[in-house]
Amino acid sequence: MSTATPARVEDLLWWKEAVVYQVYPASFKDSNGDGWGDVKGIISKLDYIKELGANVIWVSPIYRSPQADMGYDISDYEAIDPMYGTLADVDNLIAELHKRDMKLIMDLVVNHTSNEHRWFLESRSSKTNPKADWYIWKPPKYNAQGERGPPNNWAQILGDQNSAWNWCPEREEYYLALFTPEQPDLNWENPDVRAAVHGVLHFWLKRGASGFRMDVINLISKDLEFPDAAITDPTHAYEHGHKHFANGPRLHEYLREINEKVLSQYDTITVGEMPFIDDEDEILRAVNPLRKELHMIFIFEIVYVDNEPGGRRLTLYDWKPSDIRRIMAKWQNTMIRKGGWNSLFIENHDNPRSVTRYCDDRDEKNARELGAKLLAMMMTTLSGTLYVYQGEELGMRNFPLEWDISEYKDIEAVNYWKKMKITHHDDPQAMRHARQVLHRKARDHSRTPMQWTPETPNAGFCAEDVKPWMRVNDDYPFINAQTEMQQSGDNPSIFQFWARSIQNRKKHKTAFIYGDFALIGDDSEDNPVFAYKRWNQAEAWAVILNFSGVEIHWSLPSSIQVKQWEAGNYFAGKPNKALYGELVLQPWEGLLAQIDEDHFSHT
Ligand code: TEU
Repeated sequence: MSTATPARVEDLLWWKEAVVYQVYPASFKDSNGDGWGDVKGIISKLDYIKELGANVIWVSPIYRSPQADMGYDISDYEAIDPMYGTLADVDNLIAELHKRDMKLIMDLVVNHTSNEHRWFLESRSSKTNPKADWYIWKPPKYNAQGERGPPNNWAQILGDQNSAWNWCPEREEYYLALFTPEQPDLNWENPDVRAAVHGVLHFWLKRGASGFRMDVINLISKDLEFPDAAITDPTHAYEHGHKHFANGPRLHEYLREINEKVLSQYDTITVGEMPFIDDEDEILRAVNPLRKELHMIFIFEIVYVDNEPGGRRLTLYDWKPSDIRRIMAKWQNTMIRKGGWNSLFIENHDNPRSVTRYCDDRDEKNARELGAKLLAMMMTTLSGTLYVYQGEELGMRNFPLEWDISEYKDIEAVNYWKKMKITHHDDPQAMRHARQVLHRKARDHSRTPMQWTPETPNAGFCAEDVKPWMRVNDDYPFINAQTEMQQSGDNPSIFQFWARSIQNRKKHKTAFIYGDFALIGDDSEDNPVFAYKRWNQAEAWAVILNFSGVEIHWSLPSSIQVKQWEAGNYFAGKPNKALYGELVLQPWEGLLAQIDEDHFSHT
């Protein structure tokens, strides 16, 4: 019999069962004809999101911002950028969400502000103003020739040919800005800064937001020695310094303070973004409910799978499908056995499209559709809070390699290309490789406008006579929400498959959301099949996912007796497959079965 611990009543929590749909507002839906999405556009699509089965939306930043980094540079936390609308529009959004029994997660970006935030304008004005130490200011370092240089060798994260330190003539000091010079880091050591941030949280919670996605929240406490980072690449002038600012010494103290001073007074959902960290204990510290920090975090291991080991994000690496199994199984087991909670995400505005990255996005042999459905099966049958990124439910994919370089709008891609042109302009092979890197990895791929209809030329994202801020992917005539939703006949569309899978997840939540997890079958590196059991006391399921474009002969272990095949990406209804013994898995095939509870045990 099952050894799974049943979910206790006190463990059943709405934020664990939530299906969170991430809206990237610039690219979601334009309502006012300026080629940028806006809050009214979001409101007009709430029924669509609800039909998918999501009940929470996380909206990437819509606050007032000069948009140096698409709103992740905020100049006023309590105002909405005019390009997105007004505070009244957001009140309306919240009301419309609540009418539909849905909730709003705001994006809280408080590791840094915009350099146009009034806090920074004041801070930079002198060494003695009341906000002089609201940011991280340091005197220069001089070399043997007496030339002025930054206090250490840390690189900018979004433009690593440059220093993370920026000279300020008014103060004759440098300020730290880890991402771009327009995003100065706040000094969390200062209690006034922390109190101001707490005020921002109260402001939004009082207005009716239900929680926060906390942007790079693990970077808020830095090593106050500000040591040089180890030199990993002598050809670079600056180095990634994350060892000295990711999960720094006071992070957990600050998180608990947020909880005590703010979150404990509301019923919230919180998810912290935590790049650059893979230490299990450190991650568990942030999500252990007894410690009262965060409900869950975004762990980056799955989206780092195609980085050169220990390497930078804009690199390519020949990973294996079994890496998906290894990483997903690791975090399922860790959180279930050690009392944490997973967030399930494989796509967001900082990553390429998941079907391109993890499967095969070509139309030949229906690979894209199969891959998108395979990923939907994985995401809806694992334990954790589920996050779906806009367009993921349509199987949207990266834009073509042939697009002109000018179609890349993101500051990270722009800086990368600039650097490559400087350092490798006379090396065509390196430049071709750089184009490949952007084609596979740039953040731009998930930022193209949402494809709503087959209408030319803008896929219903904005009016026909308007130029969208970013080019629409050419495949919209057949990849779009309208076509996906109207599909009838035997074969469900990707959207319909997602919706159905989400329904099944909710219906069997004690197994899929709260149940136990164990891998099935061969765990060798060369096996591309990710197969697992999910179970509770009353029911058990097997999920078998072929993460490869080839046919695989795969055997069900004798301990597993299939009661019924329930779903699969090759089948409209219940799959017709053998109940035991050898299975022939088609390319990218995924299968879901109810299995006999007498025949499984925790192995
Ligand atoms: O991202 C932080 C982050 O570390 C990555 O996801 C980032 O895209 C990557 O390191 C770039 O190489 C968050 C936001 O999600 C991102 O959009 C912002 O640019 C960034 O913080 C700064 O606020």
